[in-house]
Amino acid sequence: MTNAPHILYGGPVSLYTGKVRSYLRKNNINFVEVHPNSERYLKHVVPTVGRWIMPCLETPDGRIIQDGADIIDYFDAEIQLSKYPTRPTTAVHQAVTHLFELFGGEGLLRAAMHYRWNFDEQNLSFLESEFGISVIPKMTSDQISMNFARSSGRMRKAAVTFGVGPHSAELIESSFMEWLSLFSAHLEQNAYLLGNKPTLGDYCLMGPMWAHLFRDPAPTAVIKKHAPRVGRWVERMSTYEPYDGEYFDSATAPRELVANDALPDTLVAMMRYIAEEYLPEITAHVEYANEWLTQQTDLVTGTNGLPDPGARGIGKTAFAWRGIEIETAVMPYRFWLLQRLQDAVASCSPAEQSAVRAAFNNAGLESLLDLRTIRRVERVNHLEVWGPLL
Ligand SMILES: N[C@@H](CCC(=O)N[C@@H](CS)C(=O)NCC(=O)O)C(=O)O
Repeated sequence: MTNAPHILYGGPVSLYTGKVRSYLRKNNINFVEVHPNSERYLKHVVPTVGRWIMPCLETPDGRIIQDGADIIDYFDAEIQLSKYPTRPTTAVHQAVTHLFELFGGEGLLRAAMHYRWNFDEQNLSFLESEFGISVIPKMTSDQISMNFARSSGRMRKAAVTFGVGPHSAELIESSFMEWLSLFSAHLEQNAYLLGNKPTLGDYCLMGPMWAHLFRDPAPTAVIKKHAPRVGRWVERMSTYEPYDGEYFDSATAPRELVANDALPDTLVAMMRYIAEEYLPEITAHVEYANEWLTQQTDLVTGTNGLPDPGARGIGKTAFAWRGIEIETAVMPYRFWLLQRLQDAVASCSPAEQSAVRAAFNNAGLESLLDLRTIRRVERVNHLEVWGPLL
């Protein structure tokens, strides 16, 4: 490998770039972040990955990788640049880090979109400036405004597909406050989810917790007022240098995960929160997908079954959430993340699998381990496609 930097195509306002950027910084990886308006991104990366999407990574030898999970896997497995072991080696910790990979990526989108798009007075001038930062191509202020009107309109519509609206606003806020207080309680004794080292689940939480929920003016005020420890976690996750004295002193104590594959009670409480906040949603999505797959009698294995191979949703479904009914978009990518959790568990010994089941059962999450679509989701050429019928 050359010493040339990796290139991360992403943006400060982007949710999923936050996860990868945090990983790259924490692991001291040499990279340059490039705005997706760049010519290289538009002319080379988009045609390669088949859709306009970020983050994308270009390696020094010219390989293009799309998807945050694939980018992290690439560093972990192929180059082994990772400073911290991203995936714990013990069964329960490994399953829990994958649980937070799923929940971090997909389970906090309601809060992220609500706090970004429903607080115009606090957020709008910041967002307009942030959405217009690209100097390539140089835009006039009128063009920046038009561009912002277009992309913010699209994002407000996307927020609705995640269940955000007047009917859910109050509950989203009370639920987010609960999340902050549980996370904050956990951070009293632990610098990261599983102890004094960040793992995959921490990086994935940095998707929603960084750009939308920590940088945007409205939610940052909420976090700083109600959960400053969560704010410090975000800051720790976004720097590469260790900070001694806050939780540990690296000169005298090695950074360890919690001993004996144990889960602190405070983390179990966060898992119970996931059971309430997200389990009904992913369960409804798997049911919807199985129904949908059954109806697609002519679906060709290796495709997404849709006219547009880059399309990400197969429909919408309603489910009960915290006492109301909401409707959200069903995206096969989520099942792919769920499979990563289930595959990690399946690779363990029977005794280890029992330990994982007990831990998930204790948190009200055991059914997640058995929730399956009748076709697996695979990722081929940077896109999600359906595998053969099981
Ligand atoms: N599964 C993808 C999700 C990436 C994603 O949704 N990125 C957003 C920006 S944060 C995007 O590019 N959306 C496409 C669009 O807005 O058209 C990953 O983790 O890399």
